[in-house]
Amino acid sequence: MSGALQRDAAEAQRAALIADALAGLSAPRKTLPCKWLYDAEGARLFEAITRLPEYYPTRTETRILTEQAGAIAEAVGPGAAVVEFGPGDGAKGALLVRGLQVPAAYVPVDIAPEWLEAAAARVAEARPGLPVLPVVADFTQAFALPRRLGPAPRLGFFPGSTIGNFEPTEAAAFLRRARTTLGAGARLLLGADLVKEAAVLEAAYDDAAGVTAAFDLNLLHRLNREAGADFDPAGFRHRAVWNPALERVEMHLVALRPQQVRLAGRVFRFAEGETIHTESSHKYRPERLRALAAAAGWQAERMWTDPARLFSVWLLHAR
Ligand code: AVJ
Repeated sequence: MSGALQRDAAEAQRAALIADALAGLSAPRKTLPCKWLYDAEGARLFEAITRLPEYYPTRTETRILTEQAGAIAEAVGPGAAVVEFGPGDGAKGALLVRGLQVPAAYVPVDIAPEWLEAAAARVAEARPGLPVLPVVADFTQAFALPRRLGPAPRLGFFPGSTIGNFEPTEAAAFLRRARTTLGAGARLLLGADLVKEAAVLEAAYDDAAGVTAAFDLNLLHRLNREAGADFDPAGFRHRAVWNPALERVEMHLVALRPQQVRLAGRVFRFAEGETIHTESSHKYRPERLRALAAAAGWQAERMWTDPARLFSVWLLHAR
């Protein structure tokens, strides 16, 4: 991208952050969209989270994808065009295409062009000669696949239990849209974290080393940096709590004392103990995920899990 385009994109992003912050902090129960956790510092901290002893999802999913690579390749068949929604650093995409039988192409889809480059490079290295066709798009909205893919059978890839960040209705909408984007006969390889003991879940989102706390609190630093807010991050602490009714882990920033914060010319008051809800990570029971997929036009073809049944990887088929 040219310098001018990059500046425009950064300015649009800043305006969207401020709009979301004004809306979220004005709500009766204060909240901020979790996508804002991922600036450069947030991405670095999330990377560190994936290596924590308490945070089992990344290593467990990677283990499933590694151990089941042969079964996945066989179920998918040869010649698939892999479309990855939010490829991150491309590590899982590389793992997947390495195991597939003669994949036709790799299409990473993300709004952040700088992330796409890294993922594209990593996958190209894993499969020299594989056409890599990045698409800059917000995959929570409709987008078109590159024409150059031709008639190759589509394999969507949405790992990491990122689907858990969506509210259930949003998750259904995402699956329906992915079904439309990928087309009839497509498959979708989907990673979903499973419901388990509260203590295990809460530790995964509130680790002893405090990395997840730093990840959550970075949002306040970001609002200060990019939205001109005057949060005192030391006036808040991170809390992770399992919500058994909604089957999700919630991250909150808890005000340690009454305080006020200025943002974009407005003042927001916090009572002691009041929270900003910063993220939900929904966990699924297999039967619930199967039903959610079916309602969105996907038939569950296979489900792979680890021996402790911590995490699930699904192969869905568009009917
Ligand atoms: C990247 C959305 C899958 O919900 O487990 C990790 C983000 N937040 N620790 C998750 C996250 C706190 C992560 N996802």
